[in-house]
Amino acid sequence: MNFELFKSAIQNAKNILIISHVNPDGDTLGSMSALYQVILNNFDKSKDSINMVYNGIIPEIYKFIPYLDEAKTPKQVENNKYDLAIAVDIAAKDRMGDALPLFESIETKMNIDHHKTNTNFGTINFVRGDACSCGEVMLDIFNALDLKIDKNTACALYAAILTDTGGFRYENTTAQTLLRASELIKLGANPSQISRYCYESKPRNMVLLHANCMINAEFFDNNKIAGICITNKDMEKFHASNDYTEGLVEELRRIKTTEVSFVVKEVDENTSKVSLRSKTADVSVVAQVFNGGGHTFAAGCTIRKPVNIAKDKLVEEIRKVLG
Ligand SMILES: [Mn+2]
Repeated sequence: MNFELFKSAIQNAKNILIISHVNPDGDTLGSMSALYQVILNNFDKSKDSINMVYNGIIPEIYKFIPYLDEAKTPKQVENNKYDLAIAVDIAAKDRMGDALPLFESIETKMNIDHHKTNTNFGTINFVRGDACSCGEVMLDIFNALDLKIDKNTACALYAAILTDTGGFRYENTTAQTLLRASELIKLGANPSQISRYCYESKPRNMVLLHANCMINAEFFDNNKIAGICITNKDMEKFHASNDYTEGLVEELRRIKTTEVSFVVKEVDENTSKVSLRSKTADVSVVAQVFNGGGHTFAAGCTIRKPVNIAKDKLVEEIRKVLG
């Protein structure tokens, strides 16, 4: 990887836009915040020349990540001029949501990511499928260039790594992951505090929505496949915002018999959003059937069908990867 390209692109840029993905998670938000801070702390740039952009709602639990209160919506920045765009944790361009037209119009496009299905859509690409998170790719770039990482930057990167490894429990957790976590703690990240924010700060109705979903979960093929369908009616019943469904698909995977878990969520009467998790099978293959993508054990897609039909089609495809 040519890290000097990172440096020169930032040095040469007048105005920089950092873009996180739709339905933001801890990795995309933590990485975005860290990058914002590193640019401000290491380059001759002011806040007027850098914007962060998010799509949808920043989940309550991630609001502790430094500087996210300065992030803007695509609408707030659409008339600004930028010469460098940096996409963080974005597996495919459509994950930029409403920020995509702006991204396309910006001359230099940097793509920093860790999804193995990433197509290197940038003009400069830092994509490492072996990294546990975008936060890890980011930290390695900062270290390679000897950039200063302060306490708030370390906190943001730690949140990115912690959440994308499911609290250091998933297959993407390696010796390298823990070394980097250790390094970030030395730089000032507070592990117990960050864990409490990420895992013990859920809104009450989010937990109640999860309970309701669990009661209505469906099981297929000797319980190897476990799934939940969520309608807008369910969401209304619990006054749930979109981020309230986060974590459900992992909860279903926790069942001993589960090989593949899924959540199908109603977007509108003809559109369903799908999350997939697996213990052994490659669910990125399933997501790709529906033009989605992701990782071996965690993937997602959108199916242009009502929830129940989408679910049937999905179960059919999951059966194929389970063999
Ligand atoms: Mn990620």
